[in-house]
Amino acid sequence: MKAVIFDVDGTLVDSERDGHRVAFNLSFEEHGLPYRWDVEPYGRLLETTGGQQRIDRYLEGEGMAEDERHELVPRLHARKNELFRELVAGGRVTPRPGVERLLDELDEAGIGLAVATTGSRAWVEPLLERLFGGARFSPVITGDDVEVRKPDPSAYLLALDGLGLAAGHVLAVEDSANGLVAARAAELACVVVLNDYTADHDVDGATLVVDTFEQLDVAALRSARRANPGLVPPY
Ligand code: XBP
Ligand code: MG
Repeated sequence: MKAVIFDVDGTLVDSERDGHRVAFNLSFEEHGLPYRWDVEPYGRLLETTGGQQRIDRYLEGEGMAEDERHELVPRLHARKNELFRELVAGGRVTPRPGVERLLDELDEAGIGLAVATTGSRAWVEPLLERLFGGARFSPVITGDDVEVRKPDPSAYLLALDGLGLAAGHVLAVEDSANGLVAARAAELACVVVLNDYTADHDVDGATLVVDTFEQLDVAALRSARRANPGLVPPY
């Protein structure tokens, strides 16, 4: 195993319930809109990856006309991202327990660290910098770098390209079914670390499923990588 590609939202960080969701609601409020996303229904909204796409689909469901959405959604989303950055700067978003220790162990083992996320570069870079130290992950592929977001494999394929590695030498770490499908479509072995929003996701196809990073060490990741059903010798 030469590198591990991490998802960000729900994986490296607990960012959805008390981060993005709160920022979406603040943005709605600032724009004088009546919409509020509560904790439980937000789990279903997460099935749409990409914050802008999530708002758009929701407002479409609320009956807002396309021309109005076209004008409003990018503004709502840009402001959400600013507000989310403020939440990160204020310490409201934290690494999942065990993540920092695992990253240190991977560093010590000489294994590369990369990121493939659906989130926007506007907040991804400052978040990684603040919580994990600058330039720790390379490459960092965000939703802005791809035409199609997860479950499409584009972000993972770009990350593999940046690493200069074949999928067989790399492991993906995800939290959700959409992320797992994206990783598998890029022929990566994938570990899923479930969270409250993804506990009931269909994670068939993961080579290891756990509830917390505290259950993971380098040896467990190596063996999950070797279990890649698509693996062909000499990996
Ligand atoms: C994360 C997402 C993102 C975030 C919000 O999915 O779908 O849309 O919820 O970030 P994954 P943006 O963890 O699979 O990458 O508003 O920047 O999209
Ligand atoms: Mg995720």
